[in-house]
Amino acid sequence: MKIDEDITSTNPVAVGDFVEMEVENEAQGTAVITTIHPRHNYIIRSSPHSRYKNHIVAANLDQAILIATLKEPRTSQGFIDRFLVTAAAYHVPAVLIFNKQDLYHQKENERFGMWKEMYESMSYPVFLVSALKEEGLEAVRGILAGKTSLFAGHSGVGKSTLINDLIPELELKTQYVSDWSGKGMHTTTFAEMFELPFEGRIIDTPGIRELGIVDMDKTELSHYFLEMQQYLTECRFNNCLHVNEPGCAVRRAVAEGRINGDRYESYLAMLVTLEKPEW
Ligand SMILES: Nc1nc2c(ncn2[C@@H]2O[C@H](COP(=O)(O)OP(=O)(O)O)[C@@H](O)[C@H]2O)c(=O)[nH]1
Ligand SMILES: [Mg+2]
Ligand SMILES: [Zn+2]
Repeated sequence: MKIDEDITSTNPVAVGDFVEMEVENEAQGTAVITTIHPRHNYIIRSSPHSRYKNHIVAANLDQAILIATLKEPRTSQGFIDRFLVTAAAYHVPAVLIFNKQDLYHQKENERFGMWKEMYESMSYPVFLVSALKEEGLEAVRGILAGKTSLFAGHSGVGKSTLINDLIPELELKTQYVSDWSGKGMHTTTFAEMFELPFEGRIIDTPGIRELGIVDMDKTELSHYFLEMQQYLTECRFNNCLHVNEPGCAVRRAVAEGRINGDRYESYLAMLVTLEKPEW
């Protein structure tokens, strides 16, 4: 992915930036930011005000955590895979937390088991919690400790509830959600950073379900499907898109069950969105 250093941004400073400040007025407690230190990574989305400008959502992340659910609402695999690909393209390690365990029955538990096995085999950490019943939180504290983590996920999956469990004195407003379409439920769109009582920080991005936008070449996409990486050099053509080219090692691995078929479907679905009209 091209991370353009001269990106036209609507916000010069973002959550997570390390800055130098000079006190401007001691009595009023105001200061001026004089320097922004170079960012080791950042995620962007297009500005709501201008489609030619980008908005830096957050910077200097140690990891991006997707809060997903198998019920109320159910997160699709396509959505999870887009998140993982985008995180990889932004050079941010990704973690999956499945919430609302207390609502799961056999069907959901089986699906969780399948996803856990599959995503862990790609080296993504996977957790199961109930934010409501405060179950499974010790492991979550363990992965958050000492790090700056971005929380993402659809509205209603329990991000605020989970953050309140981790930082009890915070008392974030949680939402009563009766409509899982997600429309009209966002209270704010500004990312906020919270200090954890056990060292570490959470960046909550209300209204941002995905990890922003990614501008990548079609041939780059398979590099961000971590389980495909090992096959890429075995394809007959080095610009193989793994669709219908002869001698494709990725398609062979799918056919032989070494790459999950649903992951390959996610790959094809994303590839189409990168397709640019040729004129
Ligand atoms: N059953 C159940 N409900 C939950 C759980 N976590 C959150 N909720 C509920 O889901 C709704 C949305 O939660 P909220 O934290 O506001 O989600 P956010 O939009 O991601 O911040 C609220 O009604 C919560 O009480 C959970 O673990 N189990
Ligand atoms: Mg919330
Ligand atoms: Zn191929």
